[in-house]
Amino acid sequence: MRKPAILITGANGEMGHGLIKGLARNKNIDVLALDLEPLSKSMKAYVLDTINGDILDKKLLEILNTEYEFREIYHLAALLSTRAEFSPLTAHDVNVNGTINLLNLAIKQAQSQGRKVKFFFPSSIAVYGINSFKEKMKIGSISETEYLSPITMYGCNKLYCEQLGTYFSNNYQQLSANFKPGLLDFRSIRFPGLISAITTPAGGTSDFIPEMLHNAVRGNSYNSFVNKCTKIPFMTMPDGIEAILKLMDTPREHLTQSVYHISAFAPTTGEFKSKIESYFPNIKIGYKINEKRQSIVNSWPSDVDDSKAKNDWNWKPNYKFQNAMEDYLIPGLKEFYKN
Ligand code: AKB
Repeated sequence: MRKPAILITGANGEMGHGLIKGLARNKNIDVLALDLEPLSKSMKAYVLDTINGDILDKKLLEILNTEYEFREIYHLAALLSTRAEFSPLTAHDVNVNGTINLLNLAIKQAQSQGRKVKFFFPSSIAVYGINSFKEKMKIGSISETEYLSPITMYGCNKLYCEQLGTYFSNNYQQLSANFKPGLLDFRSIRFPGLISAITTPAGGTSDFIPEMLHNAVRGNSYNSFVNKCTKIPFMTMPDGIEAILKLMDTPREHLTQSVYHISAFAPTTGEFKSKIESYFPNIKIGYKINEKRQSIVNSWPSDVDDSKAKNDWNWKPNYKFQNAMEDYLIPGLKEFYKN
């Protein structure tokens, strides 16, 4: 008998930890955690089992296919945008080939179970590519269908994988077998920059705000790698996790699309700096611009119009700029670094 479970890849990352706890709270089904690194000790109580392994290891995925019956797959493992620019081919391998391996596993599972398998894929505002800072500031919030010309490997990978997931979900008919469109239920959110009070950021281009905050709370000075006018949407990690759970729990017939973008607040870097300085007046925050990273962030929208998510699955962030700082980030980070 295969064990019923929910599979999470990239389980040991920033989003993985929050999602494991959220699923444990909301769902009556065991979680299997897959990651290259061993799962943190504090998380082990929340999962059925944890596997150290690679999403590129097809033999491992075949073993998982024979041992578990996955009702839902949350495929979080990825190389983020800055890291991907250093090693684009590795990024392509992990982000694209890894995703197709997981989609293939989901298809096999749906086929053998004869029922829908839900698949969650975190995408990103990196799928957008706006030509210039001037244009970005002129157009303001954009819809999901505009400016889909990413300028990074990560953005290309995410956009392509959204399309693969949608293809397997809506159009794929395996002519020789009993696979019908709809057996794979693919859903995706294009996330803005995420800020967590319990994990340190690594490898992203939106990390200038999380890094500024983490350094300020630890009493360190910080130089932002993008300038004070830089503006992209952000969200707290708890709202990101809530959004995933909410989208995945919405009946399919309420969804008018498979891929949604969402936002919570979008101050400029200068506005973030002033706010952080109001809590830590003695901390020195400056700017040391990295042109490459600046150009990446300039190509991302200043905000997104998330009315589709609001209408279709009642998306609404709990944290806007003021209460995100006051009630979650500042107290959460102080607690995190208190020893
Ligand atoms: C990154 O900076 O790569 C991510 C993202 C915006 O997807 N945080």
